[in-house]
Amino acid sequence: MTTTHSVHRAVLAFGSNVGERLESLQAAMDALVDAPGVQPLSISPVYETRPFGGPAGSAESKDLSGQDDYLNAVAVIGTDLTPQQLLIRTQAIEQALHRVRAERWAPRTIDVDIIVYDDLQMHDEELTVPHMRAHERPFVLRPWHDIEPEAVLPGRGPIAELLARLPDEGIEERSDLVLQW
Ligand code: A4P
Ligand code: MG
Repeated sequence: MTTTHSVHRAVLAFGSNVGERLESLQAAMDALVDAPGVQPLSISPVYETRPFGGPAGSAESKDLSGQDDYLNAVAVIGTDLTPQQLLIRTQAIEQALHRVRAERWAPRTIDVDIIVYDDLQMHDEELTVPHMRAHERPFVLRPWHDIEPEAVLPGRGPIAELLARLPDEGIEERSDLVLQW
């Protein structure tokens, strides 16, 4: 038997707050591993989370009280794709799942973000890695911590420490909902 090893490791975050949320998350994960270059490693538990719109009082702050709660989850993959190729893949999945791109932080059928790619730190017009808001988002760090408690966010530190500094209200594990590869 031959085994292929992916060259790179990436952590992806998934969110949905419109329609059949669990089905959208599962469909995105299925599509992700359904083409060459991506191997499934692990999937986190599912969390139900209140809409979060940037740090209170900042320019990014926004009243999201009218939006429905999200389901969020995180997956770890092995991949031979470059970060740019991975972004093209995730954006194609978002489009295939009929995400309507209205305004920033608008409700979405599915949002797929690249959280980390190896230890890479990069920034250009298309892509910032690690994801620029991952360190302040319990709905990313909590599920990620469940599957990789020792993980480190490059440039920010151990996710266990980042998570300990964040409020833990507005995020609840939904152990009745399960995602699988
Ligand atoms: N982009 C740059 N870096 C990345 C990256 N690492 N991963 C660019 C993915 N995309 C990246 O994203 C805008 C552009 O970001 C893309 O064209 C890509 O080139 P988008 O997905 O088109 O727009 P968006 O998602 O509406 O904006 P943004 O800024 O990505 O929003 P976020 O930060 O993803 O926040 N509350 C809860 N509870 N749960 C959620 O999941 N999600 C959001 C979306 C807000 N509030 C939430 C949740
Ligand atoms: Mg996004």
